[in-house]
Amino acid sequence: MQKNNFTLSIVTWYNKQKRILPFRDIDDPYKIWLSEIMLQQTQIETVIPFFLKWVSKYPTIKSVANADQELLLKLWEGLGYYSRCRNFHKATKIVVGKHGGVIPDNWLEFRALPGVGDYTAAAVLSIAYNQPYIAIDGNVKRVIARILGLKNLSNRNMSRIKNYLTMNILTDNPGDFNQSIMELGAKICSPRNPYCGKCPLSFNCRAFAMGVPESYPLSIKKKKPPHYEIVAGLIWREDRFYIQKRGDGGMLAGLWEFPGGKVEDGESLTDALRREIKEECGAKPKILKKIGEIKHAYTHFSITFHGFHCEENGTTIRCQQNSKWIKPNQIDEFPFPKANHKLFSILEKQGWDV
Ligand code: DGT
Repeated sequence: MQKNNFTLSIVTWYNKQKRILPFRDIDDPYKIWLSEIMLQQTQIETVIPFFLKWVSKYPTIKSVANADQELLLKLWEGLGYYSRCRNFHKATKIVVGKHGGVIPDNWLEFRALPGVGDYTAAAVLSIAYNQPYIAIDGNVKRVIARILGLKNLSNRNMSRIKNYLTMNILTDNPGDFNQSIMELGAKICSPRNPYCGKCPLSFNCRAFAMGVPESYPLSIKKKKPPHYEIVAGLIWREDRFYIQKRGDGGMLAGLWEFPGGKVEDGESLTDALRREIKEECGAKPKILKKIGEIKHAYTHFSITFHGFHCEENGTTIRCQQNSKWIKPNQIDEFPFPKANHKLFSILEKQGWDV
């Protein structure tokens, strides 16, 4: 395909068909960067309300850098992948402290910031600063693999995809070029049942010519992620219950939770709950009754989360630095994982009283 055919076709299509989004066609590098972080692993429709709420509370990079991390996590609550929020916060502090509040417009400095990988660096530098970097996400890989008729995404084929994009990039407007291919992947060139009849590139797409566009690239069957039974206790002391903050590293870091954990093989739910509470809080509360159970899927595993009402029962839980006793009407002040919110919904219906 001629360079101009590909580039002109896709960019012309994009200018006519693109969705109007609050983070599109803006020129504030801070908002463009924030949107790219929020969009990682997350659907556009999900991101929109989070983005709007965030920028109305934190309109500038400085306002984020000066914010309390707990408040930022609270705004991020429900969006998942919380390390994105913590890294973004760290990165804004570096931009303010080291770069005078101006987001670096060169690859090495921007790529060095926490949470900024090759994709994000290329997307932000091309969209916000008009720099000719190619941004390759899952949609882009699929679109170009189909154009070139590549059945797998081996290193060799990835180099072909990169070369193809580098040869064809619209140097006058690399941001629109990158976004046009992502948009085509999202709206037309979908993994299953692509709308080839509406595609501006089908006239020279090898996968389309072969009659089986879905087979390019072949999808790799993923192993079913493991499933865990999780128990957790709402431990009451009069009209308050105990919550603790998850440590700095790992999943859901910085969010608040109830003491608990995974049920081991052959263990009953209540035995597991007693063991976990003893390990985590050094206490032996009385288990009063089950609140309910919730299913929730994370990327690498899924859980059934069993919540129990418990009572402190004389074995005092020491309130450490990262723990609190709160009343039900205070839950909105703390960021919790989604599974906990599902438990709160059950409690709202059945009543918080034991
Ligand atoms: P581990 O024990 O090294 O596997 O690490 P954790 O802390 O990731 O796992 P664990 O045993 O506490 O399992 C609990 C899983 O359930 C964890 O992936 C997070 C999720 N979860 C969601 N809400 C809660 C909660 O309120 N309490 C607890 N303990 N876990 C929660």
